Amino acid sequence: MTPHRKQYDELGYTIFRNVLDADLIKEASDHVEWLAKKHPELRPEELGHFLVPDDPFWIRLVSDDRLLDIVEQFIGPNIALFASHYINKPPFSGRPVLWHQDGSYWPLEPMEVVTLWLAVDASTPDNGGMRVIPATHRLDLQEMKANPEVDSVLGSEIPVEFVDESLAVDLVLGPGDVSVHNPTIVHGSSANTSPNRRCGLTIRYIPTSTKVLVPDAGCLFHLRGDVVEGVNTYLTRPKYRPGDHFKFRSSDAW
Ligand SMILES: O=C(O)CCC(=O)C(=O)O
Repeated sequence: MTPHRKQYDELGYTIFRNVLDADLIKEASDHVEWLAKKHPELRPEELGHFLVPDDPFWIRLVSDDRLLDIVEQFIGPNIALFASHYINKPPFSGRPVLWHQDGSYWPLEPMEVVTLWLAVDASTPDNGGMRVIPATHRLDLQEMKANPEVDSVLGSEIPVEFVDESLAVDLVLGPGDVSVHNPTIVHGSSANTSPNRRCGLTIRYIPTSTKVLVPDAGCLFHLRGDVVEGVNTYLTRPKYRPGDHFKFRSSDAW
């Protein structure tokens, strides 16, 4: 067992450093700005999975072999994308993500899924970096409760009795680093009140044996290994169209 896998099993999360190179991270950063201009109706934290099916760069990014080699350590060789979302917190006004467990929101059977959180910007306690409560992945999934008092990304949170903030760990990441977390760990992030943008890309990967019970809940693409017949129907990868899609280094090959 690798040290990363050991920490993930014991604490529910782990961190890989310098996974993607600076050129690709610069493209991801430009992609976020391009998306934000294309979708002025969306808040920057809301660049979500519904945008993925018609976005060749997004598929190129989440299917990068350096990411899939990490994913394989957690869910095995047969990999699909379930969902992906840029949580792009603008300077001074980025919304918090209240304490929650991801699995409580997801129609997956079984709940075999792993999240890679790719840092596009440096992510620190000052700019609303992600925080986890180690070892809470051993809890059962709880029902999340609406919290209309706080202007937040999710609008809901885990009941307070499951949160001991004194145990929380800040995931401090540089651009190109990746944190990995379990669908049951209690985690969240504060508002961004700093002058620096905090953008991260959440990528949810499932083994092809996990069924997505509500297909519209995500953006299903088969990425590596074998498909399990009769479990999910996968989307076809979009073909790059100059002018319509974000241009990137290898866009003509997509
Ligand atoms: O990006 C954030 O601040 C929170 C991300 C998160 O909750 C997640 O990836 O499940």
